[in-house]
Amino acid sequence: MNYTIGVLGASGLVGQEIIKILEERNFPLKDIRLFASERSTGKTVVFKDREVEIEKLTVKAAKECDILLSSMPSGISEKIIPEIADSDTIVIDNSSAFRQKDGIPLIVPEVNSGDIPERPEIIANPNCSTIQLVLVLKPLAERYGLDEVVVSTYQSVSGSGQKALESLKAETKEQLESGNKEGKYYERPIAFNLLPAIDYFHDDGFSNEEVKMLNESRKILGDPELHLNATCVRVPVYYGHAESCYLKLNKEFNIDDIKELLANFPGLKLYDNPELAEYPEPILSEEIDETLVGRIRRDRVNPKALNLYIAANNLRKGAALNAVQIAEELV
Ligand code: 2RA
Repeated sequence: MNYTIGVLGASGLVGQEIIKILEERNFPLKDIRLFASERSTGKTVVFKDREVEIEKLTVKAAKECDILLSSMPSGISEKIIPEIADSDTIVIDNSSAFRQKDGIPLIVPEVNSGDIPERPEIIANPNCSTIQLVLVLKPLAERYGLDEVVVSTYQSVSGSGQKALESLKAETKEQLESGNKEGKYYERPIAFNLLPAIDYFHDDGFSNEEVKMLNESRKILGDPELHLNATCVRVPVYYGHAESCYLKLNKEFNIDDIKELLANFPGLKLYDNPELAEYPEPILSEEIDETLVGRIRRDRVNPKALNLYIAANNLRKGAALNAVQIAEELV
């Protein structure tokens, strides 16, 4: 059977990536419908050598699709997706609106595709920084058990969208030319700077991005007691999120076994020859689907702990590709 696929938020960075990946992976579709806000309706997008016009999103039109891949702001998603989704129109949502809702699966196909129910209506796509992390945590949790996870992220500005990309370029140019260090998109300047602030802050001092990493990892791994601390940092990079991880396991391990385990886990690519300058980098993650994992080394004090470093394309595996892979599980 071929499907009518809809893309909600088709004009955004993730929406555009979804369209590109649907074509790249030759998804079995008989038609594609593109929806966006009024501002973008009427524009056209080339899909498989034909021009597809972006339509204004209405519940009626969206419900004419079999599967919708959605990447809209959480507030809009929370309102309109429940009106659209049913067992005949399944919505795979990239916003944070439904990720922690009971009964709504939060899916990384390589990790927990078994959590997709028989007749899903809404399936939540996890946060980009969570997706690349759980690909590493899953095999290690299964074989050794996880005692504690400490992760620091280095997140590119494309995670904030097109305007943030433009602001990094403008700020960098202005700083080089005039020394002006004013922030154009974030509260503080991002050019030549690092901002330990992604999303709003909770009363206990964690940012919402850091709370997402804890709560989403627990749900995806099926480990409600997972002990995870994250520090999420915005860095002056266009694409790709990197993450430094310190993992305390419950069992002793052989470091080569760890490397083989990660090298063989779907969605991961071992890239770990530091002496040859081969280690995960955002630039290297830009055009690939895999999450790069390297810099794997045992803690010099605790033999049951290790450090490693990962990088993935936050718009592809961190959002659009993961959503398309979920759709592939449904057809
Ligand atoms: C970010 N993870 O990087 C968030 C949302 N994409 O801004």
